[in-house]
This record gives sequence, structure tokens and C-alpha cells, in this order.
Amino acid sequence: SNEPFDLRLPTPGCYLDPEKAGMDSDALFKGMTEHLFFTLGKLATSASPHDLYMALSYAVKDRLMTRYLASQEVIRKKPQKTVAYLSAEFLIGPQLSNNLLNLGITKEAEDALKRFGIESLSTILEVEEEPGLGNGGLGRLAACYMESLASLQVPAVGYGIRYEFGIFNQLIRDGWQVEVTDKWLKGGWPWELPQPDESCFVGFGGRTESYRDDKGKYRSRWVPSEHAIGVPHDVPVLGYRVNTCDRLRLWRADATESFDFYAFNIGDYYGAVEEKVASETLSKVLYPNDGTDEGRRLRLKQQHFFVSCSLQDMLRSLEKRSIPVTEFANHWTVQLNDTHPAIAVAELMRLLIDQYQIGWDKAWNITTSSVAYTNHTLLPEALEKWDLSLFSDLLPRHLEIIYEINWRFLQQLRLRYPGDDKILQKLSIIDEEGSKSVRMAHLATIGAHHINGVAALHSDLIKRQLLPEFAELWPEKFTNVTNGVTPRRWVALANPSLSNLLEKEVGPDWITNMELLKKLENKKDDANFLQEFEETKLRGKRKLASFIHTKTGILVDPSSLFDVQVKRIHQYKRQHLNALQIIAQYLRIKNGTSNYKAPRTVIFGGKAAPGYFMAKLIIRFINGIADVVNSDPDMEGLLRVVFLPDYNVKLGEIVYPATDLSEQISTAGKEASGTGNMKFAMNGALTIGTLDGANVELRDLVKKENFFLFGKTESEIMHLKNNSYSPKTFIEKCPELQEVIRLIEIGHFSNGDKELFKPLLNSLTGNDPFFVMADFEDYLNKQDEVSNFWNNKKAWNKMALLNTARSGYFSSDRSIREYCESIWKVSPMPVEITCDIEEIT
Ligand code: T68
Repeated sequence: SNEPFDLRLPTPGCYLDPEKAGMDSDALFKGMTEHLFFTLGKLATSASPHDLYMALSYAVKDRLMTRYLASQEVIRKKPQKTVAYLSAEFLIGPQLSNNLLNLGITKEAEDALKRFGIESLSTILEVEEEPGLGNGGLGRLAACYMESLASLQVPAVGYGIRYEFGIFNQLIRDGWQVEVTDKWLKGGWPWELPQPDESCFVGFGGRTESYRDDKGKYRSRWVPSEHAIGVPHDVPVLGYRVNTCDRLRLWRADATESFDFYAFNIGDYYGAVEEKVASETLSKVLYPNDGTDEGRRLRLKQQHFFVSCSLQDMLRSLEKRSIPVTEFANHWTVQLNDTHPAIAVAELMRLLIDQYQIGWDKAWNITTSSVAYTNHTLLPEALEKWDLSLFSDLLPRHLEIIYEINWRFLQQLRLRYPGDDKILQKLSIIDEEGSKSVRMAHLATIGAHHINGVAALHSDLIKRQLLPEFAELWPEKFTNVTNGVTPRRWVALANPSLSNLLEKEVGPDWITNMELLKKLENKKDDANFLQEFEETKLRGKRKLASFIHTKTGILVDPSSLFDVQVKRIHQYKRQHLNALQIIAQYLRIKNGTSNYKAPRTVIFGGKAAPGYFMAKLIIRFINGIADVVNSDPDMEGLLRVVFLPDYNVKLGEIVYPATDLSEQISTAGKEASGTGNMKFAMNGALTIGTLDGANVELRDLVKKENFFLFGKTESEIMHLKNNSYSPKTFIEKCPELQEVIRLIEIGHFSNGDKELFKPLLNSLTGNDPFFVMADFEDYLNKQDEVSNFWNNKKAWNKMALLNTARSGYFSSDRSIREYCESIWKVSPMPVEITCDIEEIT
């Protein structure tokens, strides 16, 4: 141990040679050694798993750079249309495993790690912190879409916010959710490239003024009272086994000056730092509400901040290439992921008119030819509205522009519907009722060339219920693109044993052509194959069982039916319907009336918005049931209930492969699409579900005999609603439901506390806004059917296999192809790489 350190280092390889781009395990080992030493200041002999994770990640990021730079060059040299995906959320998940997979060097990385004494890659993957830059489905969809865009070799940029704190981490204490701040950057995050040279200025507040331009024409301009700087932090997004490496550009807000010297000079030290603190707060934290609109000033500031930076960035890219900005729509297609970036319609107009002095009509033409809008919700409480006073305070020039857009739009309406003031009020961007507000969905709809929903039923409901008059006015604008999820992360990475089996059976191409899985249908009666298929599931279940044991101390049996509901906690998603059903099963076992031959482990996971009392109470409710069930000897070997804390992307990768039964039980008409439903089906889970969101299409694809359908349809729900729905009538008809309610009432699941769950019971037996009572009995019966099927393992496995075989439609590659063809009008642009450094630089 007294020997001198060996400081000799390997010479760097030729990074630009695609054949020798350092992709073998030797080169990776050398790269890791260099990064340990030079980047991290560590010696291999004392490196922790986190150090090795960092070193491997840096080495892998190095290996993305040739493709990344080459991809940017292709766009620069051969100007063509690029997709700009604007989203307040990108829930990208862990990066290392995905980049290894897409580069095709997982094995090489394993070998390199062995030389550091690490026997399994997973010990290194486990230390990666995932960036929680999203709430749920919407943010995760954006991440799947970026991965598919790159895999399909489409030039694209994802634009968003680099939140310092992402979605909170969830702890469970005494059955309640406790939120802890998510310090995802604390150990350093190796995947980003800060680009301070490309920073942008963004204004807020102040006033507008009119002035005469050079030609003596009166114009309006904005004199903001504050500014922030957006500093881009770029994350490379590599496609699967292609050279295309797109960019996710996340903006971090900085103060314009470290100090306001004027305030400082007059001795106001605190005032001086205040502005700095205020502007840096802009990208401080992600709003943890999905589905409800809080209408907070800071949120509107965040939205304008990232949208303005992104549009300036796009315009600047044209200038750099000497392309006139009037050509904007031929070079950029701007997709709004919900209304969070809808201010883009006004901001693009402002930039074109005020900054580039383009006339209104031309600017409007550019804007409406480049912007498209995806709607993700019909829930009225989620539709963004901003108080007029707040809006004019923060974005006075944008409000002027919105008034002008609105005035012109209403003129058009007057011609079409003479004398019909009602329709003007209804469609106006400004909601005149109560305290006036700006309706962002109307701004987006008027400014976009296409509006799409995210599943067939949802898109239909947008036209019929949400925006019927707009749909009548512009039928050609309205379309559907059913969501999809990337098979790279959700099958290949998450479920290696299933992936191996698929590869053995249909060849490796299924990863980019999921329709090939149809070939598995030939195997549906092959007992040996079904056995192998079941084995892959068992492997996933063992892994989840061990995870559950470590995290919660609960022992679960991997041979029991794993019945899973993971998603945000929401009344409309009806985790409480599932919970009530568990109580009914518990009662049957207690009463000896159960024909329970199908031992079950019911697993929940998901976060509740911190201010959503009822959702938090549902978590407490599930944990109350879990306590009683798991500690009752009568339940031994029959029923287990688990609430998995802190559900996130990483945990999802463990959960989906381990699931037998997927719970998709939202009130019909409420879930826009759902994407978990797709991940479960690909991994061979059967679905119990309502006719809601993409469940409808899933059931059509896998065929109705392979899907456990229950519950009222959307139109039946509407009918109940319009005919003074009374949950009492449904409770009266169902003695089992009465028993369940009674047991909760007497405090059986709350240590005798009769008050704890009262708000929940009152809601269910009072007006039951999500029709839980109406669907309960049907749900319970369907669960019995599930149990019966479970006892015929061969039939179950066959159904499960057919789910995997027929789920190819839900690949996000299919979704992205549809966006490219019908909305964006962009085509793939393969990236070639040569050894010649001159060609690249
Ligand atoms: C989800 N929406 C839909 N919203 O609920 C889901 N909302 O059905 C769909 O599959 C998914 O979008 C993808 O299309 C959300 O996830 C949010 O997360 C959200 C965030 C902020 C404000 C409002």
C-alpha cells in the first residue's frame, strides 16, 4: 500500500470515428478512469457507487456528443422543418440505462464496471436520481415523444423549464402522505450541458407605450419593469440505434444583475438582493398540481418565461442561418403540450410585430401556420384561466395583443352568426363573467392550425362537449392522436426477461416495430411458450416483492395475483372504488362466504397534490385498510394490501413488468387517455377497466374477451347526471356495499375513529361526484370473474400474451408518425457521420 500511485492515463480515442468511437469496454473503462480522476477528483480505489455512476455517465455522455453535434449540424446545414415541443413538464426518468440501450453498449458498460469490482450494472443504475420535472401523464408523454422523435430521426427540440426542485418526494407517515422537497441536483447531474452563451432576456410587468417608428408610423411597445435571464441547459436525447440525437432545452432563470446597484448605492441592501431572489425563484419549483388550476402569479411567470426564451431561441436560429423570420413556419412547427405554453400565441405575435416590425396579418399568418395545440383534459377545474388584473399587471403588451386577436376573431363570428351575442360571449378569449379572465384554451384554439385530443373518445368529447362551437366553426382543425409510450423504456429496459423472449420469438426489430409482436399470436395455444411467458412475469413479480419488502416491510407472495393501480391520486381515477372493493373481499373472507381461490396482492402507488384534501384522505384510507388486512391472520395467504410510497418513473419500471391485473377504473369520460394502461398491456397485464380514455381503443385491439370491462359508459354517466343521480338508490340495491360502508363508519379501518373517513363517506353517499356507488356492484362482479380466470392459468396466460401481441399500436413511434404526417408535416432526416473531422466541425 506504500507503492506510488500510477498516474499514467490512456490517450483519448478518436471520438469522431463511428467505428472506433470508443464504444468497446476498454474505451469505456478508460473514459471512466479519466472522469473519476479529472472530473470528479477521485481515485478508482476509493470510488463510491455514486462516483462510478457519475464517471460512467460522463463517459456515456461523451459518447453521445458526436451524434448530438452531428444532429445539430444537419439542421444548420440543410435547413428543414424542426419540431419544437413546448411543455412545462418533461418527466424524463433515469438517463444512464436509456442511453446505454440506445447506444447499444449495455454489455460493454457491464464489462467496464467489472474492472472496478462492480458485478452488476443495476447497483450503479440504482443510485441515479431521476429528475422529477413533471407531475404525471402529461410530463411523461412529453418524454416518450422526445425519445420517439429521435428514434424516428426527426429533428426536434423539447423546450421546458429546468426546475431546481421537481415533484416532491412522498413519504408515508402514520398512513398520511408527507411531502419532502426533491433535491434532485444535490449530487450533481451529469446529463446536461449549460449554454450560458445562448441565454435570453425575458421581461415582466411595466407598461406599454406608443411611439412613432422611422417611417412615422405609430407603434406600440412594451416597457417591462423587471427582467429575468433564461440560461439554457441542454440534455441530449438519443434515438434508438440511430445517429439522431435531439435536444431537450431546459431554461434556468437567473437574475439580470447579481445586485441592483442603484438600490445598493442608496443603502438598501435587502432591496437589492430581493430582485435577484425573485427572478431566480422563477425556475425554483414545479407546481405539484395535476388537473387543478391554481391560478398563481408565479405560474404564469414561469409559463411566459420559458415560452419567451424558447421562441426567441427559434427566431435566433433563423437569423444565424440568414433565413428571414417570415419563413418561420417553414422551419419550425410549434406544439403546445396543453395550454401551459399557450401564451406562445401572443408572444410570437409580439416578437414578430414589435421586434421584427412585421405587419399584423403576416404575423398572424406565421403564427397560425406554425402553432398546434394538444388538449389533455376536459375537467373544468383544470382549464387554465388567468385573472385579467393579474394578466395586465404581468403581461400588459400581451393583453393588448390578445384583445386585438379576440376583436378580429369576434368580427369573424359576427359575420357568421349575425345577432347571436351568446355565441360571442361563449367563444371570446375573455371570460366576462364574475372577475374577468383570459381563457387560455380559447387563445390556443384560435391561434392553432390543429387541436388534438389524446385518445379517440377524448377527441370526440372535445368536439361534442368542450369546444363544440369551435369545432363547428373549424371542423378541419380538430383531430385525434391517440397517446403512445416508448417500448424502449417501458419494455426493453423495464422488462429484460420479456424482451429476451420477444427477441427469440420475433427477432430484435420489435423494439422499433411493435406491430411485429402480432406474430406472437401463433403461440397463443403453445403450452411451453405460455409457460416461458409466465416465467418472465414471475421474475418481475419476485423483484417487486423484494422491493415491497425493503420499502414497507410487508411480505407478499409472488405467486399471488398482483393487482395494481399506479397513477396520481384523484377522485376521478377512483382509487377509492378499488379500496371499497378490497373491503368487500375482506368481509367475504371474514364471513366465510368467500369462494376466494385467487390469493391477491393489491398494490397502489401515486402522489396526491399537496392541497387536495380528498386525495390525501384516500391515501390514508388505503393505508388504514392495509393495516387491518395485513395484520389479520384470517387474511394470510389470501389478501395483502400495499401502498408503495413515492411512485415515480424508476418505480414504474419495476411495477409494470410485475403486474397481472391493471386497474383502469376512472369514471367514463374523465380520463383523457391514460398511458399506464398501455405500459401494463405491453408487459402482459390484463386490464379491468371502464370505457374511458384509451381503454376504449385498447379493448378494441386486444378484443373484448381479453379485457375485463365494467361500469357505466360516458353517455350513461351523462344520463345519470342529468337525471338527478342519487347514490342512495345504488347503495340500497346492494347489501354488500351497505356492509362495507357500515364497517368504515364504525371506525374499523381507523382504530375506532369514526370521524376520520367521514368526509370521504359523506362525499360517496352524498352527491358522489364520480359515480363510485353507481359502478360498485358491476366492478365487484367483474373482480370475481377476474379471480375465476386466474385459477385457469393457461387461459390467463393466453389472454396476457394476446395483450402483449396486440399492444403495438400504443408505441409512441406510431403516435409521433401521426403527428409528423397529419399535423407537423415533417419528415425524418437521417444523420450521417463520417470519420473526417472537417465534415463535422
Ligand atoms: C394527463 N394529464 C391526462 N396533466 O390526465 C391523462 N395538468 O389522461 C393523459 O394520458 C396524459 O395527460 C397524457 O396525455 C396530466 O397529466 C397534468 O399533469 C397537469 C399538470 C399541470 C397542470 C394540469
